[in-house]
Parts: sequence; structure tokens; C-alpha cells
Amino acid sequence: MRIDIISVLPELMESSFNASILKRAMDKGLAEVHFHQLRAYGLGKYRQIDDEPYGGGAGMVMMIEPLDHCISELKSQRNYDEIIYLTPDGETLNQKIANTLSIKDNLIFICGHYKGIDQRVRDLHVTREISIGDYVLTGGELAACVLADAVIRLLPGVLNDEQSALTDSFQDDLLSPPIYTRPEEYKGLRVPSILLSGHSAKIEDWRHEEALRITREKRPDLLD
Ligand code: 6GU
Repeated sequence: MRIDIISVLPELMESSFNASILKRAMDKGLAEVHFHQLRAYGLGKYRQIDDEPYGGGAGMVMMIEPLDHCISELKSQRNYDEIIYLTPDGETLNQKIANTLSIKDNLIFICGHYKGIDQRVRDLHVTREISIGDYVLTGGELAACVLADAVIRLLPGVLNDEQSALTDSFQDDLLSPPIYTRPEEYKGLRVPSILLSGHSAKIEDWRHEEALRITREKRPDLLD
């Protein structure tokens, strides 16, 4: 998978891809992330990328030309499956969206700033708009990191134990059951004995019951 991220602040995202699992995914060639500094496509001596909104009002708008030039250049190099604009008014990210995107080959993420991007960029290029929740960030960069992380970890070969993405919370609309590791007892707190029984069918039943119980308690909406 290849992800091209268009942003005025690529520095904000680099560390997210330079450590741990995502770094390994890139080192193994399973994912490529390319940053594109929008400023490089800015207009004039000052590399302008934003301007005042027509009709007045507070805040600046990201102009169409720099974004169109950058996106068109990328599109001339390969076919993109989705061109995603990260924006608080997009559809809220969930595991199903991450699953859907994880089987694509080429994605563009556009990180907005200020009041957002000229509507014509959305009309012309954007195929999908995604938010990471009902709150406002200063820009789309952190949202782009969240989305890229959620998608890249699902690529085959990225996680050591391929099972583990399948048993994530949300993959079956249930939260995960409680987990334990050594020691068996700590300050009087014991690991549930079923987990020490070696009886794998009973353990699976217990985990499923616990997942249901926890989902009912914390996120009843997932069971609807
Ligand atoms: Cl994608 N962008 C911004 N700026 N704020 C957000 C968001 C995105 N998702 C939630 N809040």
C-alpha cells in the first residue's frame, strides 16, 4: 500500500511512522508513506496557500491551485483508489472504514488547516471525507496519523501474530475480554482460574461471555 499525505506540516507526522510497528511495516516494504509539502505548490514569492473566504467571515481558506497542482501531479503518476480529505465534517472513522481502506493500493490523504479547503477541491478530487471524532483539531495531520495507523496495522504481515488483528476490539462489534499475564497472583488479585485450566474450548466460551458483558456495560450501542 502507498499513502501520499498532503500537508503544510509534515513534520508533525513523521515520528508517527518512524517507530515500532509502522516503521517495521515500512522497512518490510508493506507500506510506503510519502509526504508532500503543500507550501512547495504555493503561489508567488511567498508560496501562498490560503486566502480570505469569498462572502466574508472569519478564518482563511486553503486555495484550490496549490492543492489541485499537487493532487493532479500525483494522479498523473498512478491511479488512486481514494482521495481522502480529513475533516471534522466527514464520516466518523470506525473499524469498518479502516478494514475497507486496508485492501486498497494507493491512497491520498489531504490535511486541512484554517477553516478548511476550497469547496471545488472537494468537488473535483475528493472521493471520501473522514473525521476521527466529534471534536476539532488544529489541522488534519493528527487525524491522518490515526487513519494511517488504523489502516497499515491491518495489512497482511504487519502484525506478528496475524490472528491478533482479527481478534481486536470492534472487529466483531464486541470489545475485547479482560487479559492477564504473569504472575498468577499479585497483592491478592488472582487471574481467573478458567484461564489457567488449559481447557481451550471453555476459555473461548469465557472470553466470549466476558466480551459480551463488557460491551453491554461500556458500549451497549455496539450491540444494537
Ligand atoms: Cl479529520 N480534522 C480536524 N481538523 N479536526 C478533527 C478531525 C479532522 N477529526 C476530528 N476532529
